[in-house]
Amino acid sequence: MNFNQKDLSQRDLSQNYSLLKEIDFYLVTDSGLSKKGTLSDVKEAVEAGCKIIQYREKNKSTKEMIDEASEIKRICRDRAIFLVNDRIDVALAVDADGVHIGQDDMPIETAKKLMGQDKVIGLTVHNVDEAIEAEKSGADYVGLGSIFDTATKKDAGKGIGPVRIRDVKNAIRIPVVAIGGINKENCRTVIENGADSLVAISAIVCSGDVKKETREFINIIREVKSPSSP
Ligand code: TZP
Ligand code: MG
Repeated sequence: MNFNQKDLSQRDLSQNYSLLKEIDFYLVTDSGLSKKGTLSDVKEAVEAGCKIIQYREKNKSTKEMIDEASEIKRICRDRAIFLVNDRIDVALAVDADGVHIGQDDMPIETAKKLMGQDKVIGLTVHNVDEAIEAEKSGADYVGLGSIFDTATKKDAGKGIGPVRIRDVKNAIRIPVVAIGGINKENCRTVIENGADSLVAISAIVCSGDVKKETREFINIIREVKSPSSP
């Protein structure tokens, strides 16, 4: 099934896996770093062809988050999967496509029960053991990081290096999304080492031209995944 031709609102659980496999660039929002604001960033990224958006907001009230998440859902419509970071209540309130949670958040099984079996659940992992456990628990994909050092997440720890992606990739079948310190210069090596998709926060939202930067990331990733013959 071609992701671009699919009406995302019609998909079911069995399609999530293949949809996630086809995603190359993954946007995570950051209102603290954003130049033009979260809604503008989401709109530009989706217009540039980004197929998955994670609303990650640490500083707003629940009411503000629900208002903003409703708008993001409207922007994503049938064009991109829309996930909410951590806040299952917000995801449920706006009927988002799923959530992305961390190791210390709600267990996957509980999140699945609350969200419904047809929703996407992503889990942050830092190593092979956590990735195997995530897959066993029913995660739809893992977010692996931090790949490089990053200033965006204060407690991200030292970058594990892109070579570790291969170890995780070899250990599980669900998609691996790389995150942390990724920019246009180092994103090739991230995909070359097996990541199915990658997140760049500061490289996108601090850029001033989210649409152009997203497009460029997508082009680089696609080129590495399927190099055109000379
Ligand atoms: N989780 C691990 S690293 C990170 C998160 C949310 C921040 C990534 O931001 P950047 O700016 O792409 O390094
Ligand atoms: Mg979290």
